[in-house]
Amino acid sequence: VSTEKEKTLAMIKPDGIAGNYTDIIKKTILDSGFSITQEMLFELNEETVRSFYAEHATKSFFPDLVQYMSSGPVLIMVLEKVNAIADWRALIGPTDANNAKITQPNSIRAMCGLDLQRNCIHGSDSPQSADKEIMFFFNKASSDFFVTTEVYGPDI
Ligand code: DGI
Repeated sequence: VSTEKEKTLAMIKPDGIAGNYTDIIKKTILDSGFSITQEMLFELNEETVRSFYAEHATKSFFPDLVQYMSSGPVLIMVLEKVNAIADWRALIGPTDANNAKITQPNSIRAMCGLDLQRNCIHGSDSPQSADKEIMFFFNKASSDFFVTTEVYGPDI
């Protein structure tokens, strides 16, 4: 566990926004010690989703994933705290929300996810992914955040 502050990318997916889970998810984020250093409400087009999830381009579920992720607005956030990347993955829980409800009932995916695809929330799965995904949406390296658009949290 690193003692350096890290940034990671979180995204409330279309089913999370449509299900009105934004406020409870943000409260969970802040109560868990993360700061939200950037946020932006976005409607992803299919091309953007294909690019974001390029690693899954050959999978059979890819067309469904692209359709679903472009079906409504998403809220994209940069989260910051010590060990943010691993801690955020732990907090969101396993990919399949049905599995999350059994194995990690306190996780965000257990709380608001519907199934394997509609799992309500995203989190970068490694430091490399976090850097890449933050750059993808915010066009700057996570280490370059001096000016923030919106600032929440106890330690800023
Ligand atoms: O990092 P995760 O989001 O936990 O999981 P991932 O990177 O393996 O997959 C990205 C997203 O693609 C995941 O959040 C939901 C969707 N997905 C993954 N595996 C399947 C899937 N969707 C369907 N329909 N079927 C799958 O097997």
